[in-house]
Amino acid sequence: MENKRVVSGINPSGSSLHIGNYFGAIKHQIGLQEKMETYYFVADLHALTTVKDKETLQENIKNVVLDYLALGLNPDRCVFFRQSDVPQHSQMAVVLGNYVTYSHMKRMHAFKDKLQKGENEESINMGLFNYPILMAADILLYKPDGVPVGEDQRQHVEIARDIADSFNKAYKKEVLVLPEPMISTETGKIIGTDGTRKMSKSLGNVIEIFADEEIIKKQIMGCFTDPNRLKATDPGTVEGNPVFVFHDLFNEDKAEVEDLKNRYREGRVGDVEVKEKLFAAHQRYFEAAKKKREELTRNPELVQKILRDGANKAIKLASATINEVYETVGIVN
Ligand code: AQP
Repeated sequence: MENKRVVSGINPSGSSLHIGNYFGAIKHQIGLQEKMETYYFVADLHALTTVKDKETLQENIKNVVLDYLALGLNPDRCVFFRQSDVPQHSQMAVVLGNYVTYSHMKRMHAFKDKLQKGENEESINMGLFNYPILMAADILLYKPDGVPVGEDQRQHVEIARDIADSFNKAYKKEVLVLPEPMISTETGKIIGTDGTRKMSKSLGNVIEIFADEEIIKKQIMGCFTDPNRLKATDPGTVEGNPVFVFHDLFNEDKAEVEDLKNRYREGRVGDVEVKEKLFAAHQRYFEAAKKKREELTRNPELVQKILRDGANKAIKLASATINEVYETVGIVN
C-alpha cells in the first residue's frame, strides 16, 4: 500500500474520543501518515443523526477536532478537514443514493441496531437510515485505496464498494475506485467497560482520553472484571478480562502488567490495585497528547487555519470526482 491514498473520518456524536476510537482506528491512521497520502475528517454532518442541540454539536465538533490533532494528526502530512466544509460530500450522497436499493439499506447495522434497542421504524430518522450512503460519498469522493477504520465500520466500507461497483457497471466505466477496509485484527474491536459490548459513546461504556481525571478514574474504577471472582484471594481469569485487555493496550510497563496478571491468577491482588495501576498507566500514556491539546486550545487561530487549508486541499480532489461523476451521469452545466 506504499504511495497509496487512504481516507477516514470520526463522527463528533459525543463530547470526546475514547480509547476504542484511538486503538481501533486513530493510532493506525496516524501511523499511515508517514507512508501514504492521508485524508482525515471530522464527520459533523453525520452527527446530526443523533445530536439535536446546536451548542452541544458545536462543542462536540470543537472537542473532536482538538482531540484528533492532539493524538498525533500532522497537518503537514495529512489533509485534515471538516466534512461540512467540503460541500461535495452532500452532492455526492444525493447521486449515490440512486445506486443502492432500499432492501440493501435495510440490512445495514446502524439501522438494525436501533431496531434491536427497542426503537421502531416510526422513530428512526432518514439521516440514520441513509448514513451509509453519506459515508460512501465521504469515501468514494477521494478514490482511496483503503479505509482505516474499526471492525464496526466494515459493513459500511463494503456497501461503499457495492455502490461504487453498481455505479461503474451502470455506466460501463471505471469511474469510482473500490477501496479496501483496513482493519486491525488485534485492535479492530475494543470491548467496553461493561465487558460485553463494543466500546461506544452512545452505550456509555467508554474510557475517555481527555476527560477530567476524576471522570476517567470513575470510568476505570467502574470497569467490569472477572464476575466469578468474589474476593481478592480467589484465583481470577485474565484472558478476555477488560481491565487486562486495557492494561495490554496502554500500560507500557510490561513487567508490571505481567506481575499483576500472575498475582490475579493466583488470588494475590485485589481489583482496586489493578484498576489504580490502570488509571496511572492511562495518565502516563496520554500525557504528551494532553499537553499538545492544551497548546492547541490556546491557539484557536492555528486550528482554524489547519481546517481551512485542509478543506481547500480536500475540495480540489472532491470537486474533480464530482465533476467526473456528473459528466458520467449526464448532468453537465
Ligand atoms: N470499540 C471500538 N473498537 C474499535 N474501533 C472503534 N471505533 C469506534 N469504537 C470502536 C472506530 O473509531 C472510529 C471513529 O468512530 P466514530 O466515532 O466515527 O463512530 P462509531 O464507530 O459509531 O463510534 P462509537 O463510539 O460507537 O459512536 P456511537 O456510539 O455514536 O455510535 C471508526 O473507525 C470506528 O470504527
